[in-house]
Amino acid sequence: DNQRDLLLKESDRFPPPQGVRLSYGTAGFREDASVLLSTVYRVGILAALRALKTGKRIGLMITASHNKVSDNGVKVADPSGGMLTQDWEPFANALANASSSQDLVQLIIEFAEKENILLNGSKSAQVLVARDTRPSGELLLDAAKHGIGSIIGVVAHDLGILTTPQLHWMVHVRNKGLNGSERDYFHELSSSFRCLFNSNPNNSEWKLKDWDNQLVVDGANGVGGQKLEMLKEMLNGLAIEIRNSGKGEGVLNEGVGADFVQKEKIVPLGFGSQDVGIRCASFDGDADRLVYFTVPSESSNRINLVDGDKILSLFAIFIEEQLTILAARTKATKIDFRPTLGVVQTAYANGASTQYLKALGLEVVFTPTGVKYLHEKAAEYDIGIYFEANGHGTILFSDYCISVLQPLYWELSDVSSGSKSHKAALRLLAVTRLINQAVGDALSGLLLVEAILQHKNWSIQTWSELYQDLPSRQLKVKVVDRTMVETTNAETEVVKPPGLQEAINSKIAKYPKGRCFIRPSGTEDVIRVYAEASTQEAADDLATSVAKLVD
Ligand code: NG1
Ligand code: ZN
Repeated sequence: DNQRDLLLKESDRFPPPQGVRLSYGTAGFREDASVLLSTVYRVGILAALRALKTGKRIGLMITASHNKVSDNGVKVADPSGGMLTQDWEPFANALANASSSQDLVQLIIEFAEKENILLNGSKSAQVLVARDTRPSGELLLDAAKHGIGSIIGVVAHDLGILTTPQLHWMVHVRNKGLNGSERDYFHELSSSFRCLFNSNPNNSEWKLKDWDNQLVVDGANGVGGQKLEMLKEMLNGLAIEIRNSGKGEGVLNEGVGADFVQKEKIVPLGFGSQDVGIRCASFDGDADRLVYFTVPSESSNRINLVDGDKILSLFAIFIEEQLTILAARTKATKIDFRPTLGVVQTAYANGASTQYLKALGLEVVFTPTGVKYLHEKAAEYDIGIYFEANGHGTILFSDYCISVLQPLYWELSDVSSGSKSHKAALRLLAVTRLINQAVGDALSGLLLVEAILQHKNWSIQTWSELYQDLPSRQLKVKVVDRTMVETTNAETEVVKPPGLQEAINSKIAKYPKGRCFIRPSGTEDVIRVYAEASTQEAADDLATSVAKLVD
């Protein structure tokens, strides 16, 4: 029939690479861009099927985030704006690895049957596609469009160059029936930021211009710098200087960006002695990660890192503070508002951060690495805050939470307009609009951090001193087959190969406050090693000695 013929004809144009085994990892497929054409074409098909299955808009993003510029990748966003449902990952793997067009088409037809997806063009659906600034992106995006167009009834809507979180946000809001253009995105962020800024306890007027606190942002030579320039225009007066914006000579993610800054803990290119003591922030290549840092001294290239764990702590303190103010006052209203609040971390979270959060009385839970796991866990709370140490994270508010906050705010307007509790409700509502609830977002995260620092009248130093990070070290070991290592218990224990965990344990036992784990990366052909100990030297030694066990 027509559908089968179209699929056969189109897939012949995108033959799979020889000898490459692809797997849908922590962030979709990622490889050297030169082998990805057929994969991206096939993920286009998958996204189209998902759109038919759900009857909603699906997102398809071409990016390899913090990877080197010659890599690229593709991932799918589900109707909520979150990651593709995990049940479809095996199908994604099967599709990507099918060796002939016949096999591919057979797989698609069988899968569609199993999922009750009609392939007769009787329904229509849309896939939103976008890419980051990688030079390979244009051709790959074209392949994705061919994939989407290979399923009758589904059309691709090309949104051009966007950050990953912008695309997820657009999928999220458009599926709610709201306007989701780039202008709408910038408007939502800037208006909610203004609202937060104006509701601070120190001054009631819009005084952005007076807040001459200087901020310098490293755009990783990627899409984030460009988009921040656009956002800045709508925040007339906010003092942000953008470096590594991608317009100059610098190479994407090379010696710059959030991944480099967080893992190497040294000053990114374009920064140096002129920045001592100033508040600096760094995005990754597709602007879904954010870390802050300072340059402590002119004589060294080391930085003081303020990572995702500290951003999480700042957000948690702020939310908790607003909830406490509200709890004291909701008695005056008819509305009983007691949302559950939970914090989600991974094994990479610095041990000192976990201790700090627990000491605040917060509920802290752990999941394996990968936003899909953290996001899912955070969604179990009325307010769930999740962050990876590398700076990827966000705050989720349940529908219940938002549906109560809104009337509560109006009731407080009547009984105590301008009061502390009225303002607290206003702030929480502003946070629900500012923070990107589809996925971690460096732009919206940056604005929330800035608003909270201003609210508390804190310098980056005060924020950084909330607690002292335990010294840590991350290493990666290149391996032929990373699947040789399998883990359990939120990736903190090795179950395969046998005996390896015991060997790691005996290394850990040699170091006071030692903690160490290894896991296969989901985005690179490496085994990652993380170690923590009471001194930097001990953390380095522990990481090195454990790395030798897998080398
Ligand atoms: P892998 O390569 O699976 O460790 C990395 C990050 C994840 C996540 C993904 C997606 C570390 C240690 N790992 O995954 O947290 O952000 O990339 O980008 O930072
Ligand atoms: Zn990223």
